Amino acid sequence: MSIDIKFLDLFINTTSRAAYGASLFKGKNNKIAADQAAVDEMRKELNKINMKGKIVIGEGEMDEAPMLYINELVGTKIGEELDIAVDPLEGTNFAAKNLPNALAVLAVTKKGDLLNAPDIYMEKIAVGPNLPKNLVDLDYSVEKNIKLLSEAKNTSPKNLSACVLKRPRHEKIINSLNEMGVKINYISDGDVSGVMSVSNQNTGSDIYLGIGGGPEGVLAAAALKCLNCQMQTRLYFQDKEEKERAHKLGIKDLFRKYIISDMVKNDVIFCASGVTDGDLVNGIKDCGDQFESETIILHKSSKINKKIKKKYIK
Ligand code: VTB
Repeated sequence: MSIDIKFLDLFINTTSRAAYGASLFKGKNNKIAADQAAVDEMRKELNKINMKGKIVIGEGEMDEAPMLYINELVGTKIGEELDIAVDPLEGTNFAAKNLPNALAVLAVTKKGDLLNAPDIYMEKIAVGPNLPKNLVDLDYSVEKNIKLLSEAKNTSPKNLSACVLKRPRHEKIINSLNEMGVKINYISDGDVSGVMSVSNQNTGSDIYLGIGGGPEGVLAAAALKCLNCQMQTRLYFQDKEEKERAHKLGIKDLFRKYIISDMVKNDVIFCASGVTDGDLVNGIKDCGDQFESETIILHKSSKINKKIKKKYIK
């Protein structure tokens, strides 16, 4: 049932090369070019790997994306059947403006083990490790979730911190947190690393709350599964067309609440390389003919949780 450990290095190479591609456009105020470079590099690397890979979360749904679209087959077509979720450049704004926290991200499972989430919004709530199971819930008020969390952590709300994507749609959440005296760690983008911040009990946040991208939600769930954290999500539809897209991807109950094991079944590999320096990992370093990447690699079954620096010929 577990994914062979031999793949770890190959996926580190994949996100490293994608991060390098995007890094060439750092600060050039062209997020489309930065994204395209990351996509091209990621695709090239994926196609070198001996696997029957299928993109289940990608850059677009079928015809709208030139590469790494949902259902695209990748790899040499020899070997294991793997499902892959990619976000070649998570935080296109960060890369374009040379701001911290731009990442190249992917997650891999055996065939059929990843939720095929459409590229629409998703409600997310996440908390760290060592807490009672199913402690928080999207259907509880912010007040109730914070109260439950503070009780479980044996502290008061004013000692808690929450990570929230700074968007007008989160006004109600923000007001509730303010009223309870919870410290807010705002992020302007990049909720994969935002959600993952709940795993770090020293410098991270106690809870993640809010609505972000669906694909990013599944990627963060892959990471949190390896980090023994909790997360609950629900797709957030803006119109009928989005509901039809979800249907087409095989989602029957549109309003289902997912926990991590519903989004990521069995074993999983998660890999994220820095484009720019960030909270999780450092960005690409130029070393002349070579570049150095830093990657966080997580593998559920082998309990691997490491940051790896690797040098590559450009
Ligand atoms: C979300 C979030 C991502 O973009 O998709 C966000 O999950 C887009 O949200 O991490 P808005 O439509 O509110 O701008 C990111 O922040 C970066 O891709």
